[in-house]
Amino acid sequence: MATDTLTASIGTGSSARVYKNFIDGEWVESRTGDMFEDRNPADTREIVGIFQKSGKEDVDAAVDAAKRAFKKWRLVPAPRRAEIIYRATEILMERKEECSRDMTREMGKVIKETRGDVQEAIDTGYYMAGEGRRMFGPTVPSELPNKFAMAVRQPLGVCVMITPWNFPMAIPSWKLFPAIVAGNTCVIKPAQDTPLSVFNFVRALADAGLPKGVVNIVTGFGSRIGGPLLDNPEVRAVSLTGSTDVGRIVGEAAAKSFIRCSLELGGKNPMIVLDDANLDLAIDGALWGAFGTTGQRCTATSRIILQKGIYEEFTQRLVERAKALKVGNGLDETVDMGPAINEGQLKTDLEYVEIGKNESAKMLCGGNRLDSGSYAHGWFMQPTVFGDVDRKMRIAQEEIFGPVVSLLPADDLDDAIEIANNIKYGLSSAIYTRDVNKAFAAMRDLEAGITYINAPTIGAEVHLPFGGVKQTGNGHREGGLGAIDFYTEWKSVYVDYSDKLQKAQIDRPE
Ligand code: UN1
Repeated sequence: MATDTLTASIGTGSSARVYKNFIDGEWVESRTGDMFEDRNPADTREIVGIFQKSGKEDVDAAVDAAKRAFKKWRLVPAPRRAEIIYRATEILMERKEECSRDMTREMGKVIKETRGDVQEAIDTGYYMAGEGRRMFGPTVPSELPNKFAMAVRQPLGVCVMITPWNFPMAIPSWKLFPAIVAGNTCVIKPAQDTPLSVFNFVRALADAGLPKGVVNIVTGFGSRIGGPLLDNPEVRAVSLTGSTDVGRIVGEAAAKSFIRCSLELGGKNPMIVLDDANLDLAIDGALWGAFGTTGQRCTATSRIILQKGIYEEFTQRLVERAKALKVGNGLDETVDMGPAINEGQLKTDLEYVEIGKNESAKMLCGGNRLDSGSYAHGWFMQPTVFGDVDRKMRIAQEEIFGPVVSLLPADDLDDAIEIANNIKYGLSSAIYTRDVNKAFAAMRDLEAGITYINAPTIGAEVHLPFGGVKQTGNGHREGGLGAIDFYTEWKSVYVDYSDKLQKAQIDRPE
């Protein structure tokens, strides 16, 4: 196997590693000859790596390799496929610290969170390795004698994964592990802000003995390779985690060619806090849900709906705590919140601060970029809280994907649920209450794919379905069995051992 990286000189005395594409089991440079830089959002002077800016030819080579590999991979018994996944997971476990540090350098989130991200990939690996010995299908009695009826799961073929920067290893693992345990082969296009984590992930699979062509990486920009990935007639499925706008483009392209398509898109996740809640717990949860990952989770707590009796106290205590959060470079273990992923995201966050002010929401803290001293070379901003937000305001309706949270007053549980549901998204939701009746009503009535009771909107575990309703997606689920459902096609099999023609629905034996 050719080496996976080169070293390039990037100016006076310094050098950066050049990472290659992974196609047909080889680390190869892009045929375009173009490259792009992956920079540290906490200090943009640091180049984390240089990656291939791929084009159509690279995509076609990767899809071709995946297609060829599929012929053999589909026939490898699933428990054997699972052994490779298990080995790759053990390798990730050994490399957890190194992968986490790389991830913080390229993505910015704090080290304890990147350790969690790598752990989420590890959890998914162990779970999906187990699936190699399950992938159950129904065996049912036939309506005719001497006839056997069952349904088996079959792989789809070449699957394309388009993955985001906010969970640079966990989300690729949600897609790649179930796809390959089920016998599919894959081409993954990582977000251009975080290709190194996908590189680290796939390197673990390659080191675990994954046959060539089963997983291929093509790095680059969606504008250049998105089209070729979706238009290639050999592709059988596409799985995207990203924005609702990109989801619409991918969904339309997939519909045209009738390929299976999983979309996991935006969120504007509500946390309801009722008057009877444990306020200490709710405030801890709100801080973690709103400002963890710098608010850059699809599941981030971005609307906190407070019953009027606790509104004042909760608001005052939350603001005090938000102001005390330590913002900085995520490699510093004492830092609570890292930078925005890039300049564009920071600009969006700051624009929403202006939008909120113009809508007459009450700025309670934050709202500014941090750019002096140790912040000078990064995309930092203050944790920001808006109070007295009306449910119709843009800051209460639109996904910001930054550390900006809106507080909305509500009269009672019914009003709170109405506010929570008054939104085009439906990924995650939460309620803090000590009243079991109210908790169960919320579990039933919140329009979301996930509901937490007495916990914030973030923190899904990998063995339950992950995904949302309304414009958050198109009905598929990742995690657990939902992922196996997405990456397999049912085939019903009838075995007639009667030695005569038996006509279903016509012959009706006593
Ligand atoms: C995402 O925000 O896109 O539930 C994924 C969570 C994480 C995954 C988030 N386990 O917050």
